[in-house]
Amino acid sequence: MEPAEVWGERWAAMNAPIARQYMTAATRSQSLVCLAADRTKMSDLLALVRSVGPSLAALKTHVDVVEDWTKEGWAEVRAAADEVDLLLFEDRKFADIGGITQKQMHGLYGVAEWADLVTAHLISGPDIVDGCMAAWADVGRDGGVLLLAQMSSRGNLLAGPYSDAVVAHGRGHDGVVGFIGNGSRPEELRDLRGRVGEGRMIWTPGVNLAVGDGAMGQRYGHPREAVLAGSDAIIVGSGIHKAEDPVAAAKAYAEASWQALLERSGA
Ligand code: 5BU
Repeated sequence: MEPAEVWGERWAAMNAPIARQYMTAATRSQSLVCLAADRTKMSDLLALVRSVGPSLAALKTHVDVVEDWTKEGWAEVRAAADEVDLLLFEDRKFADIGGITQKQMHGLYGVAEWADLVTAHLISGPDIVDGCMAAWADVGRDGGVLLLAQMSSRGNLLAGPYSDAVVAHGRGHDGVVGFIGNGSRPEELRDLRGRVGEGRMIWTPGVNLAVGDGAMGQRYGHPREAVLAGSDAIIVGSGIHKAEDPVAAAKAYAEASWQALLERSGA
């Protein structure tokens, strides 16, 4: 199948290379799964990525939770992602002024050198996106920002006029390839898709085949519902890495998300 066929209007409306790379990888692996590889040891993280890689469309990290992080070890994570052509997404949730964000994109972890996508809050104002883009330009790489328009956690404050302003700004900035939406509440997601339109992606955490409440205020919705409501990438952590058989679990999430995309597009 060709990406244009399954992604329909999203493909036509989005020609940013990063977005096209994601949609192509998802079509090839028949999966909309972005693995939240929340492992705290380098060897565990690498083993996980290598084992489930073929069922993924993207890989998400929290580099600062890895206890034995090294630059050399991280190059292996990047290589494992490249092997199956996955975008590497650092869920850093930047929130500072633009100039500091640019520095944070470098710093100890050198995020700009290996991440294709990062998350940012717009709470400090629109220059944060320019800070991220400037950092990628510093190292001669392309990258894209996913702005947090919603969150999956209980009691979060990303709603109403604030969320509206995030979407309004992000829709007009070339560096913003998409938004984070709440995968646990299809009705909120549908509303977000209405505000975003077709020209940006929506990636959704808070997704699990077992719907309900998770640990510490996390909430889960079903991957099929999230995709039908307008999600382009389901972010799944514990549903895969805490499963008895992560490989089988990753395949199940891939299947559920892909079938929902086919249903959504009528392909
Ligand atoms: P889980 O194990 O599937 O619950 O992991 C979810 C991941 O998505 C985890 O890495 C969170 O940091 C991330 N996340 C989230 O859960 N909710 C949000 O609103 C955002 C990110 Br933004």
